[in-house]
Parts: sequence; C-alpha cells; structure tokens
Amino acid sequence: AKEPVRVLVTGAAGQIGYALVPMIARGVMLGADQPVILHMLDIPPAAEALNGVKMELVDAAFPLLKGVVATTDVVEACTGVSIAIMVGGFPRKEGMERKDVMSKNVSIYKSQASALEKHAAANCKVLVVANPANTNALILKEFAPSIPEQNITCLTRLDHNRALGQISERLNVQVSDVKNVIIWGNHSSTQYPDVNHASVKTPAGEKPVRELVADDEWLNGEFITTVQQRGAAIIKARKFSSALSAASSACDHIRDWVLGTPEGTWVSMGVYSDGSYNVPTGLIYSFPVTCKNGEWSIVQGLSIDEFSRKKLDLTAQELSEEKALAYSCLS
Ligand code: NAX
Repeated sequence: AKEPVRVLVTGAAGQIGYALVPMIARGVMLGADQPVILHMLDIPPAAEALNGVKMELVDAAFPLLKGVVATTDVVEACTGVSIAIMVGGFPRKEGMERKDVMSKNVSIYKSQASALEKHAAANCKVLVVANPANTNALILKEFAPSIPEQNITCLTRLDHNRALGQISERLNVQVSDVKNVIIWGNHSSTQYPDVNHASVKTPAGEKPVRELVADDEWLNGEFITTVQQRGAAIIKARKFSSALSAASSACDHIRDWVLGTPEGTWVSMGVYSDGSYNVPTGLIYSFPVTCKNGEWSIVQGLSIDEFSRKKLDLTAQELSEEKALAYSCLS
C-alpha cells in the first residue's frame, strides 16, 4: 500500500474548502489508490467552523483519509505537506481600495511562504487559488526562495474548464471531446481564452474548433467575454462565488501536474514565466502546459496572430501593474 500524502488546504473553513476537502479525501485529486492526510488551516474566527468540517470528514468515513489536522497554527499546518492548496486569503469588501486588499494578501502570502519553506516536505507542490491568484503566487515564490520556482503555480484551470464548457455547449458535443483551449495571463477579466489551437474529436477525426463553430465573430467576441466574466455571472446567480467548479478544477490542476497530461493534450496553469511567447519574465502567467513525471513544461511553437498578441500583452501589462502594487505594499 502507498504511504499517505499530506495535503494542505488553507482557508479550509470557507466555501471552496468545503467543496474541496471531500474531493481530496475521495481520491479525486491524487488517485483512488493514494491515501491522504488532510491538513486544514484557517484563522481563529473560523476555528469552530473548521472543527465542524473536520467532524464531517470523520463522519464521512472516507477509506483513503488516514488523518485530519485542523488548525489555526500555520507551522503545524505546513509541517510535512507535499501538496499545498492555498485557498485562504483576504476578500475584497465593498468600499475597499485595491491597494488595501493587496496589502492584506501580500502579508498573508509572505508569512505563509516562510512557513512552507521551513516546514513543508522537500519538493512540495504549491497551488495558489486565492485572489489575486497570480500575484499571491508571485509573492509566495519571492518569499520562499528555497522552494524551486517551478513548484509554485496558480489556478487558471477553472477558466480553462469554463472555456471547454462553452465550446461544448455551443457545438452540442461532449466536453471530454474538446481539448487544447488556452487561458493566457491573469486569472482576472483580462485573461485571454484562446481557441486558435483547440480541437474537437468527431467521428471523422479531430477538427479545429474554429472550423466547427464557423463563427469568428462569436469566438472573438461573446465567447471570450463569457469566459472572462463567468465568475461574476456565478456570483449574480448564486449570490456566492464559484466553489464546486473551483474545487474540481483545483483537483484537475494537481492531478494532471502529478500524474501527467494525456498524450496530445495540454492544460492551462499559472506558472513563472521564462519569457516564452515574449511574455515578460518575473510574472506568474497562465500558459498552455503539458505535464510528465511531476513536472510541467510550456507548450512551445504555437502561432500567435495579431489579435492574440494584443491580448497576451494586455493581460501581461495588468500583471506587471499588480506586481508593482504588491511590491509597493512591502515597503
Ligand atoms: P471564503 O471567504 O468562503 O473562504 C476563505 C477562507 O479563507 C475563510 O474561511 C477565511 O477565514 C480563510 N482565511 C482568511 N485569511 C486566512 C489566512 N491568513 N490563513 C488561512 N485562512 C485564511 O472564500 P472562497 O469562496 O472559498 O474563495 C477563496 C478564494 O478563492 C478567494 O480569494 C477567491 O477570490 C478565490 N477564487 C479563485 C478562483 C480561481 O480560479 N483562481 C476561483 C474561485 C474563487 O473566486
């Protein structure tokens, strides 16, 4: 039998946490043969609720769940973890300045970076979900210099999955037959959902999405804005932000990273830019990646037309501004 893997979920008393921890305990993230020990961190005002989640995990009697640590102590939470899903953060409240929210998150991610660096297992893989996800991940990277930079990522898989979902609805095909959309850039409304290299499996072989949809106006307009604005649409409908889809996508992100992407398929991950596609280095930016043996690599050589180029640059620009704002909070 495999040794259990310790998985940290921060913000575990929140709504994504509530959807995510049972998925991890059921093997959705790491596989049906991989036992897990869940480490759940939240802040003192949420300690009682966190304990309630722990009680429910016990009550669910998950065969793969070999232990639960529920704590408000960041050192205890980080100790020995091989996977860290960072969902906890400071939400933007009405009337708050962008800088004030950034400042709160910078200080959270700075201190949690140090705790992970000192106490997590060597080669711990980190996924930042909490917004601003790309910039929180960048701060975490900066303040955990001994964690390899390729181990620090942020979630844009939800946006990727939303794009697959929109294409599948439009063409009335199975979502599992659609592949190779790309989310470029920031997990924000400047992200660029790109279908130029996406395809659909049909009885007559793989066909480009552009050919099957045959409506460039929709693909270059409403499709893009629908994916960009989907988070806001969920809040409007549900009065709460996306939770089950975020949790499921976080599982997809880690599963593919650890277990590999299928041959011929790529996914989107926010990773530290190496300058591929002329994206500035020094940013956590969403790229198309394939994963093998626990490592991601950016898909190279895709053609970028003029329309796409502008969109890649626009979202990079926003990330550079967020980075400057984050750094201004440090001093
Ligand atoms: P909730 O407010 O329900 O939960 C957040 C939890 O984090 C709370 O229990 C809170 O007490 C805890 N927390 C706050 N500060 C903490 C700290 N310093 N250490 C540990 N825990 C702390 O929010 P929820 O809806 O679960 O969303 C969580 C985060 O995900 C938000 O930042 C949200 O914006 C972000 N999202 C990111 C998505 C993505 O695709 N990257 C999509 C979904 C979501 O919007």
